[in-house]
Amino acid sequence: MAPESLYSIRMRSSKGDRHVSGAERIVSRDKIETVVAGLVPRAMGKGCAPDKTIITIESLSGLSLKRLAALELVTLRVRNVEEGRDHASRILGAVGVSEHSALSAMAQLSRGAAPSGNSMRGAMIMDAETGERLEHDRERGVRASRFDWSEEAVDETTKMLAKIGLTHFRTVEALALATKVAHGPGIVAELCWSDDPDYTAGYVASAGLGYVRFPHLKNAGDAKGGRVFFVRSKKINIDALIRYLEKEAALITAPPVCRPEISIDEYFNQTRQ
Ligand code: WAQ
Ligand code: MG
Repeated sequence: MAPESLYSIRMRSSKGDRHVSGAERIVSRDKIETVVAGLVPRAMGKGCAPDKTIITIESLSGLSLKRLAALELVTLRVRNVEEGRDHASRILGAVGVSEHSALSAMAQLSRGAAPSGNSMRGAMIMDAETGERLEHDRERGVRASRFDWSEEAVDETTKMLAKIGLTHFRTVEALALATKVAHGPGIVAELCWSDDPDYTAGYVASAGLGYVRFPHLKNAGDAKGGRVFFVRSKKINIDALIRYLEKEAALITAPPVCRPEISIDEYFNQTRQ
C-alpha cells in the first residue's frame, strides 16, 4: 500500500511524569477506528491507571516509508543471567562492539541508565568502540517510532512464533522495533531487556546477526531495563540517525526465518559455515 493511504497511530499513557504504556501502529484508513478502539483498553487496563493518554493519528502521505523483512530470529539456550549476559557480550563482540562498551552498557541498564537512576523511556546511543554515550537527552533517550508489521506479515509471524513456543506480544513487538533499528544508518547492533519485572528475556540484534534472543538477560523481579543502540560514531551523522529512528516510517512486510533454540556453540558453528 502506498504511504498516501497509510496512517501512523501512536498511543502514550502516563501518570504524572511516569510513562505507563505505549504502542505503535501503521494502518490503512479503514482500520483506524478498530485499531484506536483496541489501544484504549491497553492504555487503561494496566495495573497502574494512567491519568493521561494521548493517541496521535498521523497521515504518512508525502513521508518516506521503508519496507523491511523481519530479522531472522533465534533463541540461545542459557541457564541464568550471568550466562545470558556473557554470551550476549560475546555476540556483540563478533559484530564490533568492544567488551568495554558491552559491559558498560549492561552495567548502566542494570543500574537504571537515566541520571535519576530510573530506566529511560527511550534508548541510549553508545559508541561501539569507546562506550561514550551520544544521545542528547540522557533521561529520556531516543525513541524508535513509526513502525509496525503489515497485516499479512503479523498474522504469519504470530503463527510462526507460536510454533516455537513464543506467544508473548512482547516478542512480536520487539522484533519489529529491532528490525527497524537494525536498518538505521550507522547502527552496529542493539541490546535490550525489558523493564517489566516479570519478563526476563532480552536480545541482541543487528542486520547481520538477526534477532538473537536470550531467555535470561535479567533476574525475575528486577524492574530495571532498557535499550542500547551501538553506533560507529566517527562515521555517522547522529542527527540523521535520530531522524530515521524517530520520524521515518518503517513497515515490516515479511515474516522472520525462525530457528529453534540452540546453544552458543551451535550458534557460532553455524554462523562460521
Ligand atoms: N524506542 C527506544 N527505546 C525503547 C522503546 C522505543 N520505542 N520502547 C521501550 N524502550 C526502552 C525503554 O528504556 C524501556 O524501558 C525498555 O526499552 C524496555 O521496553 O521475547 O518488552 O517495552 O524476544 O519493556 C525483549 C525480549 C522484550 C522479547 C523487550 O521492552 C522477546 C520489551 P519494553
Ligand atoms: Mg516496558
